[in-house]
This record gives sequence, structure tokens and C-alpha cells, in this order.
Amino acid sequence: MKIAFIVPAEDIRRNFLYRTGGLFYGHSNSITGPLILGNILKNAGHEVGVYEELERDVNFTKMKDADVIGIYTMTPNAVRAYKLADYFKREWGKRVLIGGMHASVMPEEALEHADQVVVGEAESVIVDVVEGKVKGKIIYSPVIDDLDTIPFPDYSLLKNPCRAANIMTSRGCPYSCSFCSTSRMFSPYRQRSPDSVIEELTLYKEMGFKYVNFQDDNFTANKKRTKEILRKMISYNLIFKESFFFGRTDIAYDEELLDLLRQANLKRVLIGIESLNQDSLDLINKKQNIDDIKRAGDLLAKYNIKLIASLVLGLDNDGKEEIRKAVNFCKKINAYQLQPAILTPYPGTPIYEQFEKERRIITRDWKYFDMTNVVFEPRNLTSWELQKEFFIALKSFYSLPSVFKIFRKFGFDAGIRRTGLWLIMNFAVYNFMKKSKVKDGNLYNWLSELDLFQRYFKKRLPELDIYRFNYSKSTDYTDDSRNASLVVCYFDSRKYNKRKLIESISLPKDITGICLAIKTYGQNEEHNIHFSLKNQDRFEEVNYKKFYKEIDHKNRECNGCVDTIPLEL
Ligand code: B12
Ligand code: SF4
Repeated sequence: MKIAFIVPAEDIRRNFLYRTGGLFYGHSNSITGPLILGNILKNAGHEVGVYEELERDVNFTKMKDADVIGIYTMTPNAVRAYKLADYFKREWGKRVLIGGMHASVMPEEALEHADQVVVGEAESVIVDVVEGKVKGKIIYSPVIDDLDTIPFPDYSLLKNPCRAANIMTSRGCPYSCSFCSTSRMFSPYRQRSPDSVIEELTLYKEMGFKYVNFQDDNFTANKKRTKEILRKMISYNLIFKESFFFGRTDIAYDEELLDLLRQANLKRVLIGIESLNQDSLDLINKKQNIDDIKRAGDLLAKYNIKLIASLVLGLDNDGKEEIRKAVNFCKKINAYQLQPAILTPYPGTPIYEQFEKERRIITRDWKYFDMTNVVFEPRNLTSWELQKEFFIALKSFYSLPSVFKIFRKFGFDAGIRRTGLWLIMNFAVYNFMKKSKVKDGNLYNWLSELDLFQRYFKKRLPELDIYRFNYSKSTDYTDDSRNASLVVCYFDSRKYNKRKLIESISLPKDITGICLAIKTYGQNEEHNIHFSLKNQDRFEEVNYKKFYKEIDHKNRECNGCVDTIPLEL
């Protein structure tokens, strides 16, 4: 049989800005799951091709003769995955399988677009599923106890360019930070033997790969095993060009490990610093303290290992001040790169459960769940403010002076990359500001408008202290609005009857509820925005012009607001 695997990428990650940023950030590399599954299927006599959309657009006609199409999902590309699956089923009548991170926690949702869904690590069931021997709609695949028994990813199956081979020497992580999805998807934590790792590295050397990334969620979790792998790499001369790995601040307590990492050329590490606020670290169960972070900054510099500092923006105990303090710290210690990640409630994590219970998730449009967009209501800032903080962090870290510093400290190659990132980040900030003013239903514009109205109502009706916002383009917000004092919704005025829509929002009687319905998508913005006040049981149509006048849209200030909202960063 012919099988085509697809690793999709959303529109927002297939644009010029993102792809160019990716070029400066690192070398093209792949998700390994489909390459492993492809290898298993190849060994069972099938013909397999793996296509990834991230680096370049895929010519889908090439898979028109496939008997089965297998689609990988992570949450931020689930929408694209479903769109492709629907197309292949509807237009080509193909049999479609869906698996991966997102489908494993939302199998029923994925099944709406596929013939079968595999939950979890699919190695032990993939052949039977493809060959039609397993007929269930949702198949729960058992975890692989002994990782040494499964084949390596087969890069010859990959139909797009790939400069760096990814190796996973373990699955999962012994820690359990509350926002982390991989430690849950790949649970329990399992490790491969150093010999099996060395065999895989030898293969990549023979294939001519110059770059290898260690994509384990926590490569240094078991230091004894990591050191054994590193020693073997050094003695067999399995050294690649500046390998990347994920670690934790605890590596700084083991100088022997740092020395081996340096010798084996694993000289680029992404570490989750997350926050410099101990309460926040404790809240997310990070099991890390401020001294650990500071020590890691010092020791990595001593051993000349480049630190990619990852911060989580929007934790419940953090506000603007804490975020800026953490960014400044990363600048001060000359971190090689900064990865500000907006807190994202991925399905299947405790943070998702918590926000779901507290009704703080403002959109379920999965494409925004990529850690660069705000999809929830933070505690100490508005969603818009947090979105701005993300770009402020990028702009302040990837500044022009930092380019010179990087040239001096890390050399020419790193300097060129930083120059590229500086340019891209400035473009990204410009794009963000531009989009936030364009009323086409995009998330940035929606968050900025919301922020204005939020302030307006807070000033006007201070007795209302519950403000709930929901990003939705249809009527599916009704359930979420049940406990809300203020509901803000966008909807297409051409599709929905406004009065019917407003009446469908059932606010409890004991709350003086307000329903603010903003209509977009019209030609004339002025006539398409309406406010409706629900006072006790009665909806009142509020004179739009009177309300709107009080908001100075040009300067993005609102006369009735608590403070002003300058857009410039
Ligand atoms: C390598 C990697 C990348 C690479 C390559 C991506 C690419 N070419 O598309 C880079 C660095 C470019 C990248 C980018 C991004 N990534 Co990434 N990435 C990873 C990483 C570290 C390893 C993936 C891997 O090899 N896993 C190991 C293998 C064994 O697992 P697997 O691939 O899931 O496969 C198993 C099962 O899922 C299943 N399976 C897989 N596919 C299929 C298909 C079928 C049909 C079936 C039946 C089963 C099945 O069986 C497999 C074998 O057991 C993961 C973390 C992780 N541990 O998975 C993050 C991860 C997947 N990435 C993540 C994110 C958020 C992103 C970005 C959005 C980041 C950003 N803001 O830009 C982008 C999106 C890219 C895209 N395609 O849209 C998140 C996703 C979170 C979530 N819960 O959905 C993860 C989990 C990291 C994290 N933060 O926790 N990524
Ligand atoms: S240490 Fe990293 S990989 Fe491990 S649970 Fe925390 S965030 Fe996830």
C-alpha cells in the first residue's frame, strides 16, 4: 500500500515572516513520529512518503495515488490538519488517519475529520491500522516500554529539505510543570540505552548530517546516562556542528556534565527559566528557584554554552513588572536567544483544566495556541496588555545594540543570525501594530478593541467586577456567557440576527448583566457596531454614537477609561 504522512502548518506559520524567522532561528528539522512510523510501515512492505508544510508549501497532488493519508496533529496545527483531512476525504475519497499530540487528547474532535484516530504513541498499532486489521474508530495505542525496540526515524522518506536530524534519546520528563503537555503525552518517562543512541548518531554521521538536535523534552534528566552518552560520543568522534538540546537549570550543579557537553559540542541549550518570581515558579510546580537560574546563567557562560532562555509570559502571579524583570535578566546574562512563550493552556494539561473551570479561555480556535498569541484571560493584565508584553519583550531583547554584542561575544555566524532576528522581530512588531488596527476579525484587533471597552466599562460601571471575554465569530459563546457580567462578541451581521443572538444569551437574573455585541465585517464600521445593555431582564439598545464618541480611536484613548492605552511599544 501507499501511505503519505503529512505534518501540517497553519497559514500563520506558512507566511514569509515566520519562514524567514525560522531560517535565522535554526536549521530546518522534522517531527520524528511520522518518520518512525514510516520506517515501521516500510519494513512491513509498504511505500511511504512524509511531507512537512512548515518549511515550504507541499504539492499535494503528489499524494493523489496514496491509499492512506496519515496526518500528525499538535494543537496549533489541528485546524489545518482537519482542513486537509476534510479535503482529502471529500474531494479524493481517501482513507484518512489522524494521530499525534492534539488528537491524543481530543480524539472525538479529530474523529469528525478522519476514518480512524490513534491515541498515543502509534508504533505498536500502525501496521495493523493501515492494513485494516484494527477496525475501531478510536484506537488507544499502548506506550512503548522499551524504546530500544523501535526503529530510528527514516529521513530518506522525507520529501522536503531537512538540514538537521532530530534524535529523541528519551520520551517524556520526570517533572510535571502544570503547563507542559509533552510530559503528559509521553508518560511515564522512559530512556533509551546509550548504545542505541550511539547507533543512531553513527547512522546520521554516515548519512552526512552536519547538525543533530537532541529533542528530548529534558535531555539531562538522568545525568549519569547523559554523561555516558556524551563520553561515547567523544570517544567515537560522533561530534556534530553545535548541537542543540533541552535542559533544566539543574545542569549547572554538575560541572563534569557541563564539561562533557562542551566537549561533545552540545553548546546550545533551551532552558525554561519561566519567571524570576519564586511564587510563580512554585505555582507552576517548576521545582526550581532563583538561585538555580542565576547559577545556570553564570556557569553556562563559563563553559561557553549558549543559553536560549525561555520565559512563560502571563503566569497568575506575574504582571508587567515581573515579565520585564525576567527579560532584563536574560539581557544582563547575555543569553544567546530569548524565547518568550505566552502561557498557553494546552488540552490535557492541569493549566487547561484550571482555566476551563475558571472560564478564562477566550478562544478555542486552536491555530492561536502556539505560545505567541494570548488565548486566555491573565490575572494581572488584560489579554491585550499581555499580547503587547510579548512583542515588547522581543523588541527589547532583539535590539540593535544586542546585535553588536552578539558579534563580539559569539562571533560572525551568531552575529549574522542575530541581525536577521533583529530585522524579523521589528517586522513582527510592525505587523502586530498594523493588524491590531485592521477590523477584519483578527485576534490582535479583537484583543485591542476589547481592552478599550473593558476599561470603558470598568470606569462606567465599577460595581461590575466580573469581566469575561470570549473570542468567537459565531453563536457558540452562549454557554460561556452564563456567569458573565459582560459579554463581548464579534459576529457576522450578515449571518446572524442581532436581537435573536442577544436574546439567546441567558444571563442569570441576579446579575446586572451587560451584553456588548460588536458587529464586524461590514463596510461601514460606524454602523456595524452596536451595544446592548441588559438591565435586569430587559435589553436596552444603547445609542451607539454616544458611546463611541467617548472613545478616541485615533489616539487609542478612551475618555472614560481608567488610564490610556498608548499603542506604541
Ligand atoms: C521537533 C519539534 C519541532 C520542530 C519541527 C517542526 C516541524 N517540522 O513541523 C520545530 C522546532 C520547527 C517546531 C516548531 C513548532 N512547534 Co514543535 N516540537 C518539536 C518537538 C520538540 C519534537 C517532536 C518529536 O519528534 N516528538 C517525538 C515523537 C516520537 O513523537 P511524535 O512526533 O508526537 O509522534 C508520535 C505520536 O504523536 C504518534 N503520531 C505522530 N504522528 C502521527 C500520525 C498518525 C497518522 C498517527 C496514527 C500517529 C502519529 O506516533 C508517534 C510515535 O510514537 C515537540 C516536543 C515533543 N516531545 O514531541 C515540539 C512540539 C510538538 N512543538 C510545539 C509547538 C507549539 C511548535 C510551534 C507552534 C512553535 C512556534 N510557536 O512556532 C511550531 C509549529 C510547527 C508546525 N509544524 O506547525 C509543541 C506543541 C504543543 C501541543 N500540545 O500541541 C510541542 C509539544 C513542544 C511543547 N512546547 O510542548 N517543533
Ligand atoms: S521540566 Fe520541561 S519538559 Fe519537564 S515537565 Fe517541566 S516544562 Fe515539561
